[in-house]
Amino acid sequence: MSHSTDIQTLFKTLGLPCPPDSAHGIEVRTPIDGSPLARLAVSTDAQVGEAIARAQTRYLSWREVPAPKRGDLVRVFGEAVRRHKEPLGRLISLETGKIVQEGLGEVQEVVDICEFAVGLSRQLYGLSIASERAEHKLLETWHPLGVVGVISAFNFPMAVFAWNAALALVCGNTLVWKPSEKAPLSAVALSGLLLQTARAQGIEADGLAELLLGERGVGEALVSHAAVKLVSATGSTAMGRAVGVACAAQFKRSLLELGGNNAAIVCPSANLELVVRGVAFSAAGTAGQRCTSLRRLIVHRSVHAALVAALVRVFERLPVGDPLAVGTLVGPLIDERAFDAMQRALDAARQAGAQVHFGAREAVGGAAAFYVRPAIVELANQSGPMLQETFAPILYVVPYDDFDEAIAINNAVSHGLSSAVFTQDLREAEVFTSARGSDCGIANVNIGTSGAEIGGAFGGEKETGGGRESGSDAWKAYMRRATNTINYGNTLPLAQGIKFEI
Ligand code: UN1
Repeated sequence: MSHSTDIQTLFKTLGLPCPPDSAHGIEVRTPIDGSPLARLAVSTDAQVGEAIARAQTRYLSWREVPAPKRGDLVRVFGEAVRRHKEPLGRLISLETGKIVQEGLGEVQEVVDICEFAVGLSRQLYGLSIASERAEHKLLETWHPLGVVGVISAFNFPMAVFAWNAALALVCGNTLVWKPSEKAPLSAVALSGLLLQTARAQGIEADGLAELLLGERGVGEALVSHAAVKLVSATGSTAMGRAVGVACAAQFKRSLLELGGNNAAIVCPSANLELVVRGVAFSAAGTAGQRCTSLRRLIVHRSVHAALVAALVRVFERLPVGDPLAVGTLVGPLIDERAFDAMQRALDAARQAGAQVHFGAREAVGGAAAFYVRPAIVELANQSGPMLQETFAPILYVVPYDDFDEAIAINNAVSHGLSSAVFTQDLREAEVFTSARGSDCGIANVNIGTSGAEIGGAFGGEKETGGGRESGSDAWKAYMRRATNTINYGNTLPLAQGIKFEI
């Protein structure tokens, strides 16, 4: 069966119409072998305006629905996603080249955030605060924002939307989603399932979660529209900078979750077997195409040689190949540009005198597919391409002598998403997670940098953008806060003791 036929079967299994082919649309190809999957119509300027207008109109009634009832929609949606876990996971694999296990894992992340949001729909709590005045109280109340724009990247074509949508919807917002032009089919399927769920519950689906397809121009139209009150954008730092600046100029909120140049420190006491497993998943998993992928390994000189040798042995044998085949651990890169960027980084490292293990193209999938063996690059110190995020499986390894120096190396890059320390030493673990430790949004102990659970707030500092999505109190980004002072007496005392007698 061709991959495009597979797509048609998948949409049928999901009970959704297969998106019609459009002669001049975006061509979607599978990175598995480069063959075409579909050609999808691009949203016109007029369609962008209409979609946002529908979302704005829908918001006016959606905000009146009690939050736990809004949670009901998210609950039933999550159940539908769970029921369709297999076809949805396969769709992700076909479109992004993720191995089956990781495609399924991403769908599970959608289910998990839906469950989280359902519980949250009975919370959305504010504080009650002591007033300085007699017979007064201070309260904090939380209200929806309005239309939330979501811009998502190719590498998590379902989970990132779900983090935003599950929270935004229970908070009383409506959505307009512009997915990556490299993974629009996953978006068509997931948003289709959401709207199908709404209709089956008798909920008006129009405007609840609108989908816009296209390239940069469509995203720009979304960001600049006055009715969009928050733009949540996941992707490159360059994209985030453009979105952040455009939002700031309009005093519009933005929630940015951008790149990462994530590191792990390996201390002398670390359990090296555990390190090798953690590093292999974080650095080679998803072919290095997670924003949380491990890109830098900072290893104590006393264990450096042994660890590099062990990693080389593992990387040499990593099964690279068809992501749909059982046993494959490393699928293809998304496209030729990603492959070229990887090769450029490896060339630069070689020129800087690095020892490069692997990283070449593997003869799988034909001329239009880009499979590589994940690379290990030994450097004497952190320099050159190691300071940049290359969205590909390259693991730079540098030695360190002193723990404070290792933390300084961890923090000396422009991104601040994820980080980890491998140690059995309590002091090192505590210092790493303290104020003078890692400067990242995620700081782990004895696990890799990727694969965060949805229960925590997800995001990072510096050029990662500062936004937090997913768990903890990330929901607050999707609401506005009002402070209410309530006088239940018959006098009017002024705060700060001010006298104003008339
Ligand atoms: C991303 O790559 O944009 O922590 C998100 C992780 C996943 C999410 C990654 N839960 O690796």
